Amino acid sequence: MTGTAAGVLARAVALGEISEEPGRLTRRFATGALRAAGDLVGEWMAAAGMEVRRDDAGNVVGRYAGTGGDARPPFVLGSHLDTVPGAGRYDGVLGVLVSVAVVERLVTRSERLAFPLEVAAFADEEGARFGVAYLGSTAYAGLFEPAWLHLVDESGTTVTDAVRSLGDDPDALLRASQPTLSGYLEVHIEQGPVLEHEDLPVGVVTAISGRTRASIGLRGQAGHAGTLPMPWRRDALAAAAEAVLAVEEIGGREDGLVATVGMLSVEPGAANVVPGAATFSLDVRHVDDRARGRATGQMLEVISRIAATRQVELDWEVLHETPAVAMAPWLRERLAEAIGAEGLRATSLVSGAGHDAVVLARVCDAAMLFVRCAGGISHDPRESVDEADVAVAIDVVERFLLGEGLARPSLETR
Ligand code: HGY
Ligand code: MN
Ligand code: MN
Repeated sequence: MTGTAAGVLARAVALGEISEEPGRLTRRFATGALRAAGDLVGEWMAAAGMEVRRDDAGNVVGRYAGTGGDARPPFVLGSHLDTVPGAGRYDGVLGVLVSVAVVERLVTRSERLAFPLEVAAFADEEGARFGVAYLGSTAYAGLFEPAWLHLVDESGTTVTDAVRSLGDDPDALLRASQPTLSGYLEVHIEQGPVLEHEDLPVGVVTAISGRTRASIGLRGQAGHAGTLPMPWRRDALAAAAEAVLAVEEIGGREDGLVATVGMLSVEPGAANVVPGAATFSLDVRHVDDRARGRATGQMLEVISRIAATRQVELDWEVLHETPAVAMAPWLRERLAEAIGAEGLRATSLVSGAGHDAVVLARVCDAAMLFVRCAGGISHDPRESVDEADVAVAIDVVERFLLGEGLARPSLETR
């Protein structure tokens, strides 16, 4: 089963059982579940003959030596092992397991590249626990920011304490230096409907949309639900409801723009109390950073007006901004060639979802290969992929690595 699509799917099922909570798949940064998933992947990497290391962020990295020893920077394959709450089995995990399967194939065929190959299983792409995404890949890329050590989760645990709770050293996340890499390729489910619509198993990503993540707080005045007359209320939840509808309306104004409110909390949160405070998340994306900036500016303006009219205070906090990232043309061409060599049309598509490739693209040339997923469904237990499509992805990545070099530094083999 090693080096096969069937093996990848079987391992995805095994990883899907490793969760923080019973009954659904949730595996967040610096939790025992993530640690256990990383340990299992590390075992598979070691069994494939890779040298395995785990860093203080919880990233697990397998290294497959090249013919040139360590003289040449490694080429990196990878994706993430963390999940959103109530996740599917394949978001992130598929990319890690396909990458391990490719190395298993190379080992079986005694193929080695001129460069070392690293497979990275990143510890946090979703940002589901601390609100800031990419804590794993930024640590790997030497780009972790000091302020992130003080982020807190819903229980008040800081990143520092969470990392320490697993026996790791949070300060090491700041000491990591930027690695020199030959390039990065991430295989990932599309999480959208385009490949299914085009009836294609895989596609080449052109760019990854930029994203603004913000936390919007509205503070009015709590009051007795039975005695406070309607005209006198400063109802924070009613203001938030109007603001959420404004987000939806503005998000619908431009092609390619998406805007989502995925979380909402209310205080004090009792049926007989007029809400005094409401806090909601905001996620705005577009592949053109100017369009994203325009939309978030309009949202701030409209929500400020709603707050003023309702006499509630507004707290607008941008948590994380990532600009749109273009994938490297030479790697895209190489991927398209490998897809063509499989007798398939190499379609190109934008990624509306964020990926660790956004971070790796800051330190090396990066590319992504999307794999069709049923109905484009993701971030949901119904997420699924076809074995035949996974087999194509493994073949394409193997060809990508072993193919003839392009004008740019190529990944020669012996
Ligand atoms: O939110 C995203 O785009 C990704 O799935 N983390
Ligand atoms: Mn995701
Ligand atoms: Mn993902």
